[in-house]
Amino acid sequence: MNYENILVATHGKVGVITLNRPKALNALSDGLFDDVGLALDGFEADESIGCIVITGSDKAFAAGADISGMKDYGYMDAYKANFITKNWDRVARCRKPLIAAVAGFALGGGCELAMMCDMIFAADNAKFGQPEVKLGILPGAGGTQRLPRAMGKSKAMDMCLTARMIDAVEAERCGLVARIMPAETLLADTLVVAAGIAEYSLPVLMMIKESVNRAYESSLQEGLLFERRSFHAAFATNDRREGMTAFIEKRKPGFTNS
Ligand code: DAK
Repeated sequence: MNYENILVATHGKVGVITLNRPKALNALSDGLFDDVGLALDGFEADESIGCIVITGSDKAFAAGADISGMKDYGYMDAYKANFITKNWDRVARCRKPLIAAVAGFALGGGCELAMMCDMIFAADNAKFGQPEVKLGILPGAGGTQRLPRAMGKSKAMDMCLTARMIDAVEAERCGLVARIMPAETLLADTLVVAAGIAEYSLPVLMMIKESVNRAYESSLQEGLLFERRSFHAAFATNDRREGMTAFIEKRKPGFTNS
């Protein structure tokens, strides 16, 4: 499959999508999201893939939606075309574990794309921001909703109302980022973690992801009930039996994704 805006590779059980519009700092266009959607469809359909990584370049994960593409839009153009909505939420609908490996700028839609992933690993040169206010718009792909959930209202307001960028250290301190890694080894280090995840039982990983997302998207009571039911469902898997049996027998489990 030839993609115009991304590079796609597999490393063992890990699928890697690299955003690849270097001249525009990986500015996000509909075409790019079409490519990302197709690549995710492929990885999700591939039983051998257990974890997916989305990354960019050393300089930019993505500097936001493509401003040149929306400069001349009017309200009716945007409303009727459901402007830049197609495929933008495909990433958030991915059922397999998804890591954003972010180096350089993750701004506007770039920051929002990273937040659609399950966790963010940041290079020590990463910069996160929601600078839309400077363009006379507001975040439109989840920034005003996911940022407060990740870092609380005050920090989210600070980022959205002032357009201030935060660095990797601040992003980790406030909970946006899971780990900071050296820029030179970001992808290699992320691949090690992703490969480790991909060794676990895929259906159980999917249940965990679904349950954590419930915490994020629903009330505590609803989330706890969902977690309980998923926990019970894990007892229907062969991998649950294998994992516990292997522990008792003091050996490494051999999961079969069943
Ligand atoms: N769009 C288009 N081109 C961009 C771009 C962008 N977002 N960001 C950078 N570029 C281009 C620059 O125009 C420049 O192109 P040339 O002049 O070389 O042709 C090239 O990339 C290099 O950029 P700079 O020369 O500016 O590089 P610097 O290192 O000096 O500065 C920077 C880097 C990242 C600080 C700067 O480029 C910058 O401020 N970029 C714009 C960042 C920004 O405002 N991002 C937010 C965009 S609005 C929605 C979904 C998503 C969205 C909304 C709705 N729905 C689903 C409804 C999202 C909106 C946004 O993200």
